[in-house]
Amino acid sequence: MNKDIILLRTVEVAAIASYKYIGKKNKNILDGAAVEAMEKVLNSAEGFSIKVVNGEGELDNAPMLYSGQILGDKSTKVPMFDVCVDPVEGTNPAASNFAGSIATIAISRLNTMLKLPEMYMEKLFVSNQLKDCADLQHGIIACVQKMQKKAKKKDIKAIILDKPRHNEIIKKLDKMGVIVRLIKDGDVLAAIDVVNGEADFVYGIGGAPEGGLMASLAISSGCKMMAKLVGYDQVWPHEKETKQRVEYENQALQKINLSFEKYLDDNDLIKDPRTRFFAAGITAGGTLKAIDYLNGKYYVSAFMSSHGVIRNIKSVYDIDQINALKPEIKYLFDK
Ligand code: VTB
Ligand code: MG
Ligand code: MG
Repeated sequence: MNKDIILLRTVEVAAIASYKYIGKKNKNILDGAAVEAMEKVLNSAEGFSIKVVNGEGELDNAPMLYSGQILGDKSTKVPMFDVCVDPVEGTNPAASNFAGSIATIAISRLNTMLKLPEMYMEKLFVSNQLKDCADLQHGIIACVQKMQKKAKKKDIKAIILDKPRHNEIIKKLDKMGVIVRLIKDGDVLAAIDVVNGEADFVYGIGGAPEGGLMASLAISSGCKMMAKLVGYDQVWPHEKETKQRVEYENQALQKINLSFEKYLDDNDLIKDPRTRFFAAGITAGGTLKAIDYLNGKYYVSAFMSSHGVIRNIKSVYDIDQINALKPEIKYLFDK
């Protein structure tokens, strides 16, 4: 089976598996359903295997899709690839049925993905047209000014996570004439919107592991991403777990020989120009639609990008027909 089809099916089936838990206020059950579905599809791969580099957690606290897990064809002769995976990126919006959640996976050649610790990351994702301006070295404001100059207009469009830590920057962008769209969650989905031409850039402090997914999207779609790791104390200075988190972060960064000061770009996160990115809408919003079910059919809005080819895909899964004609994948939809 073609690798792209398996990976596309992986995100689509994860969205389908999460469908009945959308809005039911239990993010762990919803997440678990998507994780299990992804694991089943990935394990059905023939002719290749994958190693999870950035996954759902470490071996001891995640049953499946943990960093280091190997899935797919277990024969020794097949090629192995790296993946970054987030079965539900945006578990809060999915569990509450707000816009902003997707199932997503990115693949690249073996040993080309940087393993990112569970921590915060300042991320900037810039459209293909303005990518030459993507530079965080002089701060986001200087960068936005550059983008405005290049675009020859003030009213460029930004998508920013609506978190208190971004209040100052949102005010400044408003004053500069930038049109700001606020999202509660889901900066990977926001980056897909940039690729699809709905905005010029996404900026904010979000999760580092998701940075790997955004790097794959940037490379494969001809956009640009810049990032810098951010200590827990910068976001949550007064929490009781702050000290312990910072200790963990320092150790994790030492292991991968990185510092908080280092600016990273997409190629530092994934050293493979042929990396491929896949996503499917769960509650979605923006250019991906939410998963829907009607009369025995699931309607899925999916997306993939690879070496400069961007696809927005509408898939319909007719469960009775699949069960009759493809008994080998019937089990994916049982339950
Ligand atoms: C969330 C989520 C993002 O980062 O904001 C998270 O919505 C981290 O922020 O999509 P909080 O800890 O403040 O929720 C992302 O998961 C990914 O960057
Ligand atoms: Mg997740
Ligand atoms: Mg996530």
